[in-house]
Amino acid sequence: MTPDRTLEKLDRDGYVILEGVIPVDQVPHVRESVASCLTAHFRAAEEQADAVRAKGHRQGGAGIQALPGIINHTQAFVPYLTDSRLTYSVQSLFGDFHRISGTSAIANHPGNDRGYWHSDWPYNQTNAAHIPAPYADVCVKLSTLWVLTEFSPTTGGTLVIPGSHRDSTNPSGGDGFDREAPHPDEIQISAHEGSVILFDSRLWHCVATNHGDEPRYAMNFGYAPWWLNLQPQRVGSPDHTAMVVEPRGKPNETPLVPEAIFAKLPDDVKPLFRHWVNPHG
Ligand SMILES: O=C(O)CCC(=O)C(=O)O
Repeated sequence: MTPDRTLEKLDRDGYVILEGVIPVDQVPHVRESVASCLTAHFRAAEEQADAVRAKGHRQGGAGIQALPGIINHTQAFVPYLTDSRLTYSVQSLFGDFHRISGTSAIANHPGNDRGYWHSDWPYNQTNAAHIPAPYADVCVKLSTLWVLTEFSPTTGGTLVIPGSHRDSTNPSGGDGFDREAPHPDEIQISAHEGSVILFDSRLWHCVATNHGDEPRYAMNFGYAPWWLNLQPQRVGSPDHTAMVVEPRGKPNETPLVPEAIFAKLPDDVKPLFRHWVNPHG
């Protein structure tokens, strides 16, 4: 697909699939390193999710595991962050000074619950810090789902509603929708291992059930322009304290990258993380 066709599809449907961002022979290495980090952090992730649920917030359902800040645990995927097609798309929308707003690893275990319809931060209305609807029709953040296990109806490819990024709201906070119910316009994404699903963070999407017998591994990385305020995701920042801690709202926290890890990143990747480095880490 040409770069312009990629941007046209992203604009029209709200998402586009970039094939082969991670070369197929490198996918097992990336998947295995991400999977072992998820396994090591399984208990901590479950406790974190339970703590959020205990405050009455909607979390991903049973069998869905997320590990924010995967770059702090493995850097196996780092060479692919600056894939030329991905960079071209992000740069076309946000200019030179774009950056990564978060790196999360995901495991959807066999038989996991279906998720709820939502758009990603800062549009997810269940997060304490979110842009309130109605939204202006502007793309302020891109999400990227990195396919480490093939997405199919069997493994639970992500459910999306093409074109929903143009809507002025999304169902995560209710707003007249049943966020738990199937939607007549939903489609399920199929994608090969190593692909990246690039989408406008406003796109309505939902976790599907993995009907297979192995976990479905993926990663969700955000790309943001320099002018999007990421501070509500930063523990200890005044914005996080005011918007998340004091109202006792649902967080969307992104761990800082320790200086020692940042220092070893390739030169062309450093600009994506230099805003989020912990000098004491
Ligand atoms: O795992 C999936 O299929 C979707 C993940 C998702 O909804 C998210 O990361 O926001």
